[in-house]
Amino acid sequence: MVIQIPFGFVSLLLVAEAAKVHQTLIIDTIYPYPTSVKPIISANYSFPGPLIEAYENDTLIIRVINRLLVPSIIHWHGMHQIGTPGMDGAVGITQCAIPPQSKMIYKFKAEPAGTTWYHGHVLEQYTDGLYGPLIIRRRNELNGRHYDSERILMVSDWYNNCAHTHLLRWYLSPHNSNGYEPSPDAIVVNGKFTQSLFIPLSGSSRVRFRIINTAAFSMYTVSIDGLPLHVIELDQTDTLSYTVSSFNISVAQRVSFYISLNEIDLHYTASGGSATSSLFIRFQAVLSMYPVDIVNYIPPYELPRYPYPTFFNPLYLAILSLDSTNAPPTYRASQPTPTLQNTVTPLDTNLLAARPLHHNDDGIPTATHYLSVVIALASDKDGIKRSYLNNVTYSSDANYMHVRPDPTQGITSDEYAPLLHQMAIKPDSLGISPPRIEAGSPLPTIQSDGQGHYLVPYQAVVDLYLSNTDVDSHPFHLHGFNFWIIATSDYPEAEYLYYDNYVQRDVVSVPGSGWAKVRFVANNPGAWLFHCHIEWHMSGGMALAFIVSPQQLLTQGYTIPKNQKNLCQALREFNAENETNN
Ligand SMILES: [Cu+2]
Repeated sequence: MVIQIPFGFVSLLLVAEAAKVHQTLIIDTIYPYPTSVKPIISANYSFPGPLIEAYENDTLIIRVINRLLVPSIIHWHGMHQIGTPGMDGAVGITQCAIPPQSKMIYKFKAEPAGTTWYHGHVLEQYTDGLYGPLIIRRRNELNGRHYDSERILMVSDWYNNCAHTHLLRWYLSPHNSNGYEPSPDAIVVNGKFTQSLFIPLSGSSRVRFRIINTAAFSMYTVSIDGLPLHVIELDQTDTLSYTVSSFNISVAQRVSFYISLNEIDLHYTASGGSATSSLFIRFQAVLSMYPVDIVNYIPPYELPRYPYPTFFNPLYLAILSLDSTNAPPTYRASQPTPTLQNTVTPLDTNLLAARPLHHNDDGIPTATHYLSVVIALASDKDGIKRSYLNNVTYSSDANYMHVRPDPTQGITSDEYAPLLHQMAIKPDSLGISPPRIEAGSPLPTIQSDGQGHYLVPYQAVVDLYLSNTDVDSHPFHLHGFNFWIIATSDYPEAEYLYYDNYVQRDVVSVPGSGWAKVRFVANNPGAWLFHCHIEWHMSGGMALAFIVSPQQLLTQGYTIPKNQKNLCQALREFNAENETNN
């Protein structure tokens, strides 16, 4: 499926005022491939799920209906949810999971504009297919002059086995004492396997591609043979055109670029003496991410299902058809890519050299608070490799991540009392100290309860220093905010080169054995998850929650809505019934 945007429709809407955009998402399993026995968890019986689009500041009203046999949820990645902290869709943090045969209506402002996605956020359901594109348009798209049509490409890991019942069970077991992440079996783009996705240009010569990494684990290097890529958006931040030959995209990150066919390299069009009418779009999995030699590896949990082993192919090829005939390229994919003129190869995964389109004349606010977060993986007493942030592995009944007894005081991991509700119920007894001066920073340091809950004052400007003791990179995502990426160990000069004009993203790839420094403004009271977006690490406890000002939350009039109490009660009843049945 190539998702094409009807442009006539869009221009008609340009004059409209902020509107209400209604959508229903039914979560249910499907079997999209006759040869695959794996059930895909889908939104609206489609994989990926349907495109949801709106204009900036529209109100999205999305009815999510769970038809699975287990609880489910949808998270609206990158939406700031200002004033709607209960609509983030993070189980145990902002709400209870939606039990089977129940529904929830999400209502929130489409903000900020840009390329993003929605996805499952419990029981590793997005790894099994529960995701789709979410595009928030600006009424005045300044970069819009560069292109006349656009395509959305969602690149993802494909696993032959079910994520929660099979892969996670193995991942967090003593049988996997090395902590090897489950190995993806293939790459899919828009739900299609390699060399089966055709993208006809349909007469368009200047095309914007919105690339969304919806993988559970993999990072990819993206390029198009013979064409420079002009990057114009990182996550939901517009950038000045930044021309590269290829770029990396880590899990949950988004990159938009445009291409212009008049820049095509003649080495390709003249290939084999006859003009090729199509080009390969390449998604090359970054092999250093994998704990094993993945192209020659059969995981121990793999069932001998086929008469011959199938190995992971790290190079995905989509076919960009210039004349819309969908004929394959006349050159071989193995042919070396000619060096493109006037392009660069970025130094870092986060593309910090891309400059924001909108320069804020006031600069970036000065930090008022500090928090250092040490990322680690280590074996517990049972020989299970778990993930730790500041020596704490996140434990939550609600997220099926129960690894230690519930604390008797302060914040509990009660499955029926998400953090947001606890903030409203006991704002003064959450058991977390206010910030205080500590060694390591002249700024007051954000404190936690020792259980991964960090109390942040309203309007604090927080410098997060992420220090990675693991050899692999980790893509960290912050709910409810974006952050300025000040620098990383892959590009430390960025702090000085781009002083006061850092780029904002909502996922930062923290380099292996390195660090990243980011800054955010805690202007949105609520409970916000901060976690590695690699599904296996997240479920292994690589998460923490920012508790942003319970007092301000109440001052702004937050009370736990009745329908949210009902949802928690419905989950309680579902669980009770299930326990009786088992
Ligand atoms: Cu990670």
